Formats: sequence, C-alpha cells, structure tokens
Amino acid sequence: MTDLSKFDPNSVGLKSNNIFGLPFSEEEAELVLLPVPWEVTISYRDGTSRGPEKIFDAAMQVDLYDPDVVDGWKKGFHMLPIDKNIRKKSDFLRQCAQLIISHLVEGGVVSDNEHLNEKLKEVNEGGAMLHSWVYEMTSNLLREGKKVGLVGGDHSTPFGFIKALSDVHPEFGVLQIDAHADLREAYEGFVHSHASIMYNVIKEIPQVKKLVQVGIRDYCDEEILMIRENPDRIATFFDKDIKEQQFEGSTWKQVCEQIVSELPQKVYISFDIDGLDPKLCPNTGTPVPGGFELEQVFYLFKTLHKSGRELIGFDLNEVSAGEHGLDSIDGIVGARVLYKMCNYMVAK
Ligand SMILES: [Mn+2]
Repeated sequence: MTDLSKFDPNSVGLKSNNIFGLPFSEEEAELVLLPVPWEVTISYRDGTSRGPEKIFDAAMQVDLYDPDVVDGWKKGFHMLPIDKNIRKKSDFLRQCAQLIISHLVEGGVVSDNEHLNEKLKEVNEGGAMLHSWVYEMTSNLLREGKKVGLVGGDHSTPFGFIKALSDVHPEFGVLQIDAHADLREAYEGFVHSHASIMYNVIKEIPQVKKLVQVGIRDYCDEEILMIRENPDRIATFFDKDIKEQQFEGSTWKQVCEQIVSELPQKVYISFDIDGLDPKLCPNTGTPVPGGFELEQVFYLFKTLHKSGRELIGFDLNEVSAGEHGLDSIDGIVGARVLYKMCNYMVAK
C-alpha cells in the first residue's frame, strides 16, 4: 500500500511523482496507463506521437477533486515510461508513409513503383509489430490484475489492447467518440491505418459485439455502406443527427440514454479527441468543425456509469500539442479527459 500520509492532494503536483502528481508506483496502482508514442499513418498533421508526454505534463495541473467520482485517485493511477524505441520506429516509418502519401497525392500508383512497394510493406509490418507490442504489454498488465488504459498516439494504437481484452472478456461493446467513422479498409494502402481502426476491430475481434460511434461527421461512401450492412454490430450516432434531434427538442439526457441503450454490459471507450469541438483540440491531426463540449461527453460517461455498465478499458488518442507545446489547450483538455476516464475505471 502506498503511504498517503505525507501526500497532500491540495498541494502542487510534484515533478518527482507520476501522472496527475500522484505518488503511486506501477505495483501500487490499481490502474496502469500505457503510453504509445506512435503516428505512422496519419494523413494530415503530425504531433500526436508526442501526445503522451504533453498529456503527462498538463496532468500535473489537474485538481484531484472530481465530484463525479470522489477519491477515485486513491486507488492509484500510474503511467508507464514512454518507450523511446517505439517512438524512434514511429518517426522512421512515418517518413516511409509520407513518401507513399505524397506519391498518392500526386496521382501516382504505389504498385507501379518498386521502391514504394517496399516502403509500404515496411509500414504495414511496422503496424503489425506495434499491435503485437501493445498486445503483449496490455496482456501482461491484465494478467497481473491491473486495470488498464492506453494513451496514444494515433487512433491505430489501441488495436492490440482491444485484442488483449477480448482474451479476457468474451463479449463487450466499444463506445467510440470520434469525428471520423474509422471504418476504411486499408486506407491509402496502410492496413493498420488510424482511419481503419474500427474496420479492423469489427473484422478481426468478434468479441466486440457492438460498436457504438458518437459524433461522426466526416466519412465516405464505403463507411456508410459498412454501417448500413452491419446494423447488428454497428450503431452510429452522427453529429448531424444528434444536433438536429436537439434542435427539435430532444434533451442531451435523452440522447445519452439512447446511446447507452445500444451498448452491452461491458464497455470499452475509445476516445479520439477530435470527437470534441476543435476549439478544444485545435492541434489534433484531422480536426473537423462540429462535435461536443467536454461536459457533454462527461455527461455521457456519467449516464453510462449510472446505467450499471462495466468499464473494462479505454484509450485516449490523437491528442497533439502542436507548436505551442505546454501552452496549448490540447494537452490540458486531454489530461482532463484522461483523468475522468481513469476515475470511472475505478469507480464502484
Ligand atoms: Mn479516430
């Protein structure tokens, strides 16, 4: 047990402590966070591989009192160190992916080009390697009896974690907060693209009985088709429909209850920060106008919790600090989102 007698939750967060300024070691913490500094297939702006450290820094400023889950932090939260080799690999493969994307943007075809074919193979193998690494890391933590959360990185990062959870939980749902449907098959030729995460989850993890998407407002024909063809496994709450429902008199409470009613008993949350209004995440990789206030999503979490559903894991992804470093709102919002999900993970 951690000795909390010398820890003052009202005082400044000590740099020598771990995330949120908390004094728990990995062994002592009930919830362990795995940072995944990875952004290989991002299609627009970069920076999200630095997300975990930006969130960690901003988390020092989060006040520990949470009226929704009082004293949750006493269960212990701990973030593992950022793996430098994973980041290096990401930086290298990012350059390979960039060559391919530039070629595609110029109207080129990758299969005609031997060099780019090699690069594509390398990127896809790297994606598979990352999945295995995340799978191993999170499987080990789950075996030790830890609760686990993942901090990305781009949205491809949680695949191995969701796979690890599927070894333990025969049936669960995924609640995805996102501007994008992420249901593209091998976007830009990248099998493990951030834009393909939920396609891969649906195709490869049958234990995910239901995917419930919320806030979606940027999608293509292929994705709409997949949603329409899989009504039993995918329920999509488009941003436009949610807003129109509200314009016509529905309350947010009613919308949240509808969303939660689509989910099975066990729930995993996949939180792409771009699901929020871009004013709250201006530096994220692919911002889209529309989306939610933070309080709206927190109220959705509260509704989920109240319904008696069990939260079995979560990820937070696509947080990027951009050029403003510590001063950016992105990290500050990310840290608060992370704290709320940590608290609900340990809430009774
Ligand atoms: Mn996404």
